[in-house]
Amino acid sequence: MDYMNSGMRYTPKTDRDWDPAVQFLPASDNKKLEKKKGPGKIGAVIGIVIFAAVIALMTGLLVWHFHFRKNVRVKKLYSGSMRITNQVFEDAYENPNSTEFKALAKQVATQLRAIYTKSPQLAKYYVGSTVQAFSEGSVMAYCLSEFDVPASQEAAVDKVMATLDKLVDKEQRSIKKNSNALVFEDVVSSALDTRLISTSFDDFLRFSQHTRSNHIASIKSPGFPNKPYPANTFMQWQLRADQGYVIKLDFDNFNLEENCKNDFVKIYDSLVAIESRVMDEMCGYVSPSQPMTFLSSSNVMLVTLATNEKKNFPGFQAHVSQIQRGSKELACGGQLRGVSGTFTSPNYPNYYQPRIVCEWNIEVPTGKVVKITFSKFLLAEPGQEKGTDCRKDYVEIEGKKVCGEKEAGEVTEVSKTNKMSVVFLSDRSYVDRGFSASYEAIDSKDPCPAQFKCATQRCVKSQLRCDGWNDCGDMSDELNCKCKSNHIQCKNGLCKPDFWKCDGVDDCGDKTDEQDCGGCKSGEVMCRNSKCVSEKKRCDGRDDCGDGSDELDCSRGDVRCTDLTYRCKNNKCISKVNPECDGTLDCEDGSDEANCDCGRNLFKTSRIVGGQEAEQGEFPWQVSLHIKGFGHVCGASIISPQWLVTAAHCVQDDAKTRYSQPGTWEAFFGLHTQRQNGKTVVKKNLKQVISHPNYNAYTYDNDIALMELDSPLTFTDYIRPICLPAAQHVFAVGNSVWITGWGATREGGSAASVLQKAQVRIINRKVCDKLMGGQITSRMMCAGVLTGGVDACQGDSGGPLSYPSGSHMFLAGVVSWGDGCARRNKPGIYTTITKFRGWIQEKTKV
Ligand code: 4AZ
Repeated sequence: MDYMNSGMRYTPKTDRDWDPAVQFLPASDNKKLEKKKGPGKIGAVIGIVIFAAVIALMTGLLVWHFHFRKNVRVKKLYSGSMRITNQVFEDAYENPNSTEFKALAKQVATQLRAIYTKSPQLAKYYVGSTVQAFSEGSVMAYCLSEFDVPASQEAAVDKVMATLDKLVDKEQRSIKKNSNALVFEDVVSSALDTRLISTSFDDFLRFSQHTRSNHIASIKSPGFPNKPYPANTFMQWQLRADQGYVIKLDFDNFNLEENCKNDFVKIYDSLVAIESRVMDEMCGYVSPSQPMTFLSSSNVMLVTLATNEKKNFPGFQAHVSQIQRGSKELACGGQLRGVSGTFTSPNYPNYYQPRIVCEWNIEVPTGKVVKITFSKFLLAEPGQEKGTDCRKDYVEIEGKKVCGEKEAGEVTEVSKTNKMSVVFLSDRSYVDRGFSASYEAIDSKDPCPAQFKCATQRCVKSQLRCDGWNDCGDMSDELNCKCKSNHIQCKNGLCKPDFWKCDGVDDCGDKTDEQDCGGCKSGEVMCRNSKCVSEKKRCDGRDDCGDGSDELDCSRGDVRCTDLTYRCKNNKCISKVNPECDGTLDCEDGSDEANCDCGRNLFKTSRIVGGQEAEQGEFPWQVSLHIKGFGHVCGASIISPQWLVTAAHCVQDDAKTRYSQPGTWEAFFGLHTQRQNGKTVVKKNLKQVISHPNYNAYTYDNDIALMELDSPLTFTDYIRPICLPAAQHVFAVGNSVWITGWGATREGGSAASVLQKAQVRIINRKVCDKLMGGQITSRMMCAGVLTGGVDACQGDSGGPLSYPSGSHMFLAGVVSWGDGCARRNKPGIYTTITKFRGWIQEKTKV
């Protein structure tokens, strides 16, 4: 095993002490257990006796449960630390086998016993304490204390242990005169995370490590990167730095199971797992491109990994180094002058340290005031999820505390004078990525020149006032409006664009925009073709709508086939909407759940997702189509080992290039960053390009093409197909979909190097057709964010519009065209895949 590189001390240990011993008793005479023939009278008597015995046993269990269970005892472990102020640290204290360690540990344990046994609430249950480690300052001791507590007393013991410092103070006052006694200060204690004392662990592995200057060591989960970490294992790494230094832990790979209940890593600002010193708990996948560096507050840190028997993943690797206190890297706060500037929390965009206070004093020219805006604000931690009650980490601006996670620009403050003070405080537990702020000198009388001033102090363009969009973030630009002629006046005072009227979405929030729409009377339901039929006619077995939509999603088994029903392989039809790959067998031949090994990624994004870069392997069906010798031109999607779907406009010849010829192209699979052909990447040539025969180069109608590869793909974690929807699949308006590609990151801009992702919503067809001047055919669908700012763009064409449905992603559309990119009220236009399901099947047999 190479958990630590050379030049570092480490002590691997396997500790199976806590393993429960499990033994199976052999049956003394197996023959006695064999079934005898013919019951007869004796059999009946035995039967009655057994019945009576079972009843007696159950009664006994019930009595035990309700009467005696309160006497069931639980083993409770508390971890804690204390500073021994009248001792000086010696190097030997780092080694638990040294006589010096043993002698001091014994003295600590003896004094702890004296403290616990004097407490009436704890004495009866106390089992013992062990010292796990010492570190500098004067001497810090890290202990584990065990109690055997009746279940009914658990909460009471927890309460006393949470205020252990008070008990210690009391005891210390009484023994002060004894000069040999150790003096304890800064005592903390809390119940050990119960997941760390699970009896199902097969292995406990412990490592300790002392890092030195000019040396970077690595720690990693067992087997990384070649095989998954082992099941049911608890591991801990006790990390130390020299005195006067802090530890820097830098994860360069992190891929654990997504459910933190099963496998997780916890990082502590301590040498034992004290809950009030947790810096973070992590699971899932974190892209290597995400900043993941942690800094300790002193020269110790603990990393733990706990796994269970369910799914095991590749694990993690991190580098460990030390940084001198007071160095530039750790500096924070200071004087800021001038008309504008920026500053960030220390270690930004990585995690700030626990237990720091920084203060910035900003001063702008006299006569002006200071305006500060946070473009990133991540100060989340358990206990202040909503960000309203800032009892833990916070930023304080002119006496006003802000905490939690905020959107870019959401936190904006303006000072009253030309000075502003900003304080950042991080408490002892949980850290986050911090903030990035900018300040500018503004005129106090006109803080938003030629702009609208939001109640949040943010400035937005004047045209955005009363336009139906929440541009300020707090709706202040949409309040007290007199609506313009092309807007609906909502009853609640809001204005919404006219084209949102009667689109089936409650845009006003009070349904004003969905009233008087000539909809159905009460007691009627609206068909997909907008006809109204009586509610009673729903699911009556007759097509009352004329398009069969009143007979959809009825619980009856197979129904008459229509254009809207799902056709099973045996040609029977079912009325359920979107039955494919939803985990329920709906067709009697099981065909709705066949071919469902698609639209899944192995790596899910974790809690920490920043920016717009996709994670590696997050969209394994995404293809990059290159023109040989030129580079990326279009996207495509894998639908089977040999077939891709792309846009017809990508494969139209022009004067210079024969895009329609397979030999022009090469397709890249498993690609994340352009021009970086790592291990995951596969390149293939094409055998065939089939453009849709009805593609119209002027209207972009039927903008779809198929590509056949010259040899089949082998699917990997990074190369997999997306699910093709049935022709009847419904992609509901308003639902979120993913767009992905290496296209331009702004209109007229240059192509992205790393695969980008963005979430957009499916937009009502009628609304979209109005917005796009009547250019939307039934073979097109619209998706976007009508406020602008999120869209596909040049170079994304041919790529997937991925629709998450249950645990699978379906190919809803192909990136086709748009009026520029990311413009307000100009959604992206996509080729509707369902319209081409028959054609795809005919050409590819997929
Ligand atoms: C393009 O030129 C393109 N905003 C693709 C999508 C969109 C615009 C342009 C949608 O490939």
